[in-house]
Amino acid sequence: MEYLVKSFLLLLIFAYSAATPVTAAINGNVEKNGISGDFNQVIDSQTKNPVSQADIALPSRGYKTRTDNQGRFSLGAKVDAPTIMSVQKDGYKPFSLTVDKNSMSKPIVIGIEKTNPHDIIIDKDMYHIGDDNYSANSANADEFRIKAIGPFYTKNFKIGNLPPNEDVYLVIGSVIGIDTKMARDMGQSRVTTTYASPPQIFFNGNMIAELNLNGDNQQIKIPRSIIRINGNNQLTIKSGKNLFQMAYIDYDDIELMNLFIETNSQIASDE
Ligand SMILES: [Ca+2]
Repeated sequence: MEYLVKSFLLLLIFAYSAATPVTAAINGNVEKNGISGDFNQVIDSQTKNPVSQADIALPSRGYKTRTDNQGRFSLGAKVDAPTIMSVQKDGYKPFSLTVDKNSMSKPIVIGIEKTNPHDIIIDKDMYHIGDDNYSANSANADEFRIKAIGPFYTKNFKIGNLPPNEDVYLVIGSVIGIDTKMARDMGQSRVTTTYASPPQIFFNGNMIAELNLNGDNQQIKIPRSIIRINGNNQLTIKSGKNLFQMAYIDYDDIELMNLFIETNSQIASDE
């Protein structure tokens, strides 16, 4: 089966250095307006204006905070292993980002996008799929705090009209914990002795992709022929299995967040 998984940065994420560049040219009496550079910030990706009162969470930690009037926030929780951070604000697309010790060592600026009428948000909660039985060396094992819902996730949802002649994509906001051979070879998993089959994604009963890597904003093309326009559709995600455990079935424990459907024009407009 052919499938397409494109890693795609929907949103502008850039880190800026807190350090003042050492330059010979000092411009007069310009003061540094009290900006310490210790804050992360959420901005509107179009207008670049700060977004205040956005909800910031590390769902697996049960940690929550909000941005202030300047869109600033600081994380009161220590982040070591990769962890999913979510940003939610009414009127904006739910956003998530995998953060770790390195990415949080400097302030980050996160651009979030306004929702548009064609958005189909399937789910904006976090799920742990698997069996709660995992190696301490598994990708992100340190971060599993929410209980597994079992070896698969499934959700029914309606799709109204879609723009004609446009490709349709399932977007997975963030996924961590995948222990495939590819994830191991890419250094995403510290499990060295075993690996798992990839999680499989089904749309209306058809397998449309296997997920081999952890990451943010993975896009999977959904063939239009299997989409039920103006009808009920079903998304199912099955976790992989440890290929080296023969005595019993050991499902690969993963966490994922933010599932939605987008079409070409939306993706193009994101750029
Ligand atoms: Ca397991």
